[in-house]
Amino acid sequence: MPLSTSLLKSSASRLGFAACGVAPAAPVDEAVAERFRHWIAEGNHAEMGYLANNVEKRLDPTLLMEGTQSIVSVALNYFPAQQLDAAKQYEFAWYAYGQDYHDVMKARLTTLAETLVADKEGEVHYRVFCDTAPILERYWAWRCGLGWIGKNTQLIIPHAGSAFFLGEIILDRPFTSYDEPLPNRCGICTRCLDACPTGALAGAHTLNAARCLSYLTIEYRGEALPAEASRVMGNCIYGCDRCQQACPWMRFARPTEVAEFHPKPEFLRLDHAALQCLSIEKYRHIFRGSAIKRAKYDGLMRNVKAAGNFEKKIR
Ligand code: B12
Repeated sequence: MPLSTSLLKSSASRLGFAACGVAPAAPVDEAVAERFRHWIAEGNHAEMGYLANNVEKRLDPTLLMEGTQSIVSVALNYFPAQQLDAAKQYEFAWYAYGQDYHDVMKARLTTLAETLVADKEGEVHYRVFCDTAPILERYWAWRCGLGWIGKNTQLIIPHAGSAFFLGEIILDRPFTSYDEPLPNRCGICTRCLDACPTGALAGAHTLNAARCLSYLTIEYRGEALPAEASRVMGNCIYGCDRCQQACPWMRFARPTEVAEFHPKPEFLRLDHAALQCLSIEKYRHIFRGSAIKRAKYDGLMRNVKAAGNFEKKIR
């Protein structure tokens, strides 16, 4: 018996997902697979070596679980209600304002999956992912009809923008009906490409991670940031949203209603001076349960030192 697509959609909406769709599981389109292989071969993944591993699985989700028949993709809004004050505070990427999205998404995805498989004849096997498996999440969000892939490489949801986390459920059952991909609506706009301060968006849909401030401030483990990045990063010390801030579709973004993504007051109070002399104990306290811990204490302090107006602020 196929699983109910209408139950999927209504349950996803009740759980606070802003969008949800489903597609039959299959290898990704050959043109997309070719893009991915080329992206890796050109070294665009910088030091994120894991992206070059498990390429077969990444390009064919049926290899992630035996008998996989369908893929559900969901989006969870993280757009913050309140922005940090650029005059007094360093910038953190919006996605990191609240609790670590991996935990929040996984809990909701599991509830959604359990709702779908409850009372079904025979055992239904499933797995849930959010940044936790070799899978092209943006591709599947597009394939499941959530939105299109913008020139900034972000999955953009019509009339909602791109400040959404993506998550998936793969299941060994079919659904009663499937969604169709949406057309690309970037048109001739190139604002994201023009806004990237480091030229990391080498062209439409192509990101050179080695130049991307998000990569450099989160994933890069070097002792110092490249001088060129440090010259243009301004106040940006953790992640970067420039390419989505510039996107005209972001005018539709609405503050998240996901309580776990609302920032803690101590995070909102962090000003230049507080971050410049942040002790490791305070760091652990303020960023407990936050995705910001990915950069580690040393990485965050390295970024603070590299940021544009460091000298001016230590007075
Ligand atoms: C590695 C990674 C990064 C790297 C590299 C980013 C990149 N663009 O590849 C770095 C550290 C730089 C990064 C940064 C960010 N990331 Co990130 N990242 C990932 C991760 C783990 C893998 C992405 C990947 O496989 N990259 C390789 C490239 C080649 O693949 P891709 O971007 O998916 O591109 C494919 C599709 O676009 C595809 N494609 C499909 N259909 C079509 C159609 C057309 C016409 C074209 C041209 C292409 C195309 O072609 C490409 C591949 O072959 C994913 C989670 C996941 N497993 O997918 C999160 C993920 C993509 N990141 C996410 C987020 C939120 C961010 C940041 C916004 C965080 C921040 N503010 O700092 C930035 C955005 C920067 C940017 N413009 O990408 C979200 C994106 C949500 C969304 N709405 O799109 C994801 C999905 C995590 C999640 N679960 O929510 N990230």
